[in-house]
Amino acid sequence: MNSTHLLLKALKGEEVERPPVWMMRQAGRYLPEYMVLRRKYDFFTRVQTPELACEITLQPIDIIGSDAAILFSDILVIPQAMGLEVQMVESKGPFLPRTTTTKSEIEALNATTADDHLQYVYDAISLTKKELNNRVPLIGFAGAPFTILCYMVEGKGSKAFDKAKQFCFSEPKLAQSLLQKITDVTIAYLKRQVQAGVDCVQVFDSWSGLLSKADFEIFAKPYLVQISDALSPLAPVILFPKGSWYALEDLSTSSASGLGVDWCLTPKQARTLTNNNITLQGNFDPNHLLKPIHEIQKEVKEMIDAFGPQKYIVNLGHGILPNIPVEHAKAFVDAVKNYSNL
Ligand code: 1CP
Repeated sequence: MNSTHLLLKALKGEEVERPPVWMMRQAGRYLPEYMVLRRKYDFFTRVQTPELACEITLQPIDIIGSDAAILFSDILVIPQAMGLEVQMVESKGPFLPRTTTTKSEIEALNATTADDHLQYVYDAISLTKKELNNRVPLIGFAGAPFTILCYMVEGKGSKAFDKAKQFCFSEPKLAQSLLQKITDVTIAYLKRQVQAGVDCVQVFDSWSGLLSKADFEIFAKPYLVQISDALSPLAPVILFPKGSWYALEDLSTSSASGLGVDWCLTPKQARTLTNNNITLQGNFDPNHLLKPIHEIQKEVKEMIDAFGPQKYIVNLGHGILPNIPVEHAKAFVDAVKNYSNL
């Protein structure tokens, strides 16, 4: 691990000459080079073939110049490794033909042997670390247990995940047993990612913002904290409970090294809520990347000034969208590299 990497310094709270920058979903459909591989190989072939996952992971490093790579994979490899079929349906997203809502379905999920199905992830990490040759650090990741439960119960993406929430509220004990099972598998999975070479890990709780604070305390937070406590002795942990602004204060004193924030909160609000205790990551609205380049440059500077350049990782507030021009993504990254607070 190269301690001079900006990302790792920012996560430790060490002083940096400028903040590091990467973009969620930086390997994806806005890149023509990704589209070439997407037309040739289906989604899970891309994910499960270490050479392809490695090539896709490196694309934004070579093309956009991000300060960190994030492994090309998906959060749904966990339900898959636990024995569920997961399809990626063209222009629709994930589909799980068999959902998980009963005691026997939860018991049938395999927790102990899940890891045997994930060797391709660890192979992709080893290969990517070799190819990166220490140019930038590699971020590993997993979905947070509540977000994974959403897909396991609902069977597909949703705007409100009503079925998943209703399952939690009508069968809290069952929901908690499912969340614990996912947590155990996720901890083992992230530990193996660190052994294979990732420099830090991010936990995506993409749907936690659908919960009230009280429900977050029951169905999301305990599991995020377990994962963070188990991983933080091994590697820095970034938690991204999207939309759960009410959780930032509590999580700022957890074992995590960084917290992701979306654009529904100002940088100042995020700093105040977290008492400037922890490194923050975010929070550019990905849709703003469609603005003219000079406006992107201006907004990036304003965002860094507002968060402050220390204890800060520049990122979007959620994944980059497929219709963003590559030059705009590059302008975002370059604006950070050219930042000076003079
Ligand atoms: O080519 C394609 O159309 C596939 C699109 C795609 C990509 C590029 C999917 C399907 N997954 C991925 C890769 C991916 N997924 C990464 C790679 C690393 C990166 O560059 O960031 C990561 C970190 C994820 C994580 C992920 N998958 C999340 C959490 C982050 C988020 O965006 O909230 C979620 C919710 C998923 C599920 C998923 N996988 C793919 C889609 C289209 C979705 C979302 C579906 C929905 O809206 O419910």
